[in-house]
Amino acid sequence: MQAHWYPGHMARTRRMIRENLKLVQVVFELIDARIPRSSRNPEIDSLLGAKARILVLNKADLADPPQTRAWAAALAAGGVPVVQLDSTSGRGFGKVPRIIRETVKQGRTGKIRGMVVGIPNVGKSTFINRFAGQRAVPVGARPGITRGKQWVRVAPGIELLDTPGVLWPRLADREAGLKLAATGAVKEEAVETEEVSLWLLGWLKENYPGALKRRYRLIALPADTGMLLEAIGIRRGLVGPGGQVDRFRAAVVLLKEFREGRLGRFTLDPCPK
Ligand SMILES: Nc1nc2c(ncn2[C@@H]2O[C@H](COP(=O)(O)OP(=O)(O)OP(=O)(O)O)[C@@H](O)[C@H]2O)c(=O)[nH]1
Ligand SMILES: [Mg+2]
Repeated sequence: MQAHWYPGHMARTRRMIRENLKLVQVVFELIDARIPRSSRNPEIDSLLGAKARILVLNKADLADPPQTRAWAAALAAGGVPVVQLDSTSGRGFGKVPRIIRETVKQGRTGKIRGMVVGIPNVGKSTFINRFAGQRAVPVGARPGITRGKQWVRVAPGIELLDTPGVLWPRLADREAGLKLAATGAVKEEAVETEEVSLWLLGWLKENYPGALKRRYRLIALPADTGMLLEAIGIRRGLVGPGGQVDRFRAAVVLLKEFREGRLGRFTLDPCPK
């Protein structure tokens, strides 16, 4: 879990944001609505300074709606405009042009340039494509799809810069790391798939036991998360010739279904009251 949290990431992120900041009038800060705290760059305020910013709670379709509303209100109280979006379906996009107009003071040319930043896999490229109304930049269901930077004309007079996702480790925060892994911000091979799935099972068992029972047709949930993972493996027929359950494949199935929203809509970072 620790290997990919190296300080070089932080330095590169800072450099990338600083270099491009002078080219744009507005920054779209994308965070994952399922983990509004863990997916946020703790340094973002100091990095962006006085630059106009729009905070996007993306993947709102996968998060718990009352939690998303609470988060949107809490974050907006900080003075930054907040939008809740599903960039896949386009739900929530209706408000975006007005928010941009209200946020950005247009220069003499009337052209608006914006930069889209956020952790890997949060949906930066999907957001840009949705805005543009076409597949202008590549997207994919795993982190690390966007490599370089690319300008995309998304509307008359509006250009957005797509950037590669960057992780901003909260070095001491193991739980934030597990949440980033569970939601898909961290490359699969870079983390202990089983460790992440066991953590997720513990969280779901505690917070939404009914969702696990329904999805995997379990009458009761074993107290031990390892046994629970095996019960899921048995349900999915992931049993070897000797009768042993393939826990790794069970973990892969669980994480995939969780990320696709098949177990329900969850917010792993509860909004502070
Ligand atoms: N359910 C849901 N899925 C989304 C949403 N936005 C993006 N996705 C999916 O999330 C995955 C990642 O999307 P990308 O747009 O490639 O993410 P990115 O932030 O550009 O990722 P990198 O370029 O790797 O940093 C894809 O499978 C998208 O279909 C959303 O609002 N809701
Ligand atoms: Mg991308």
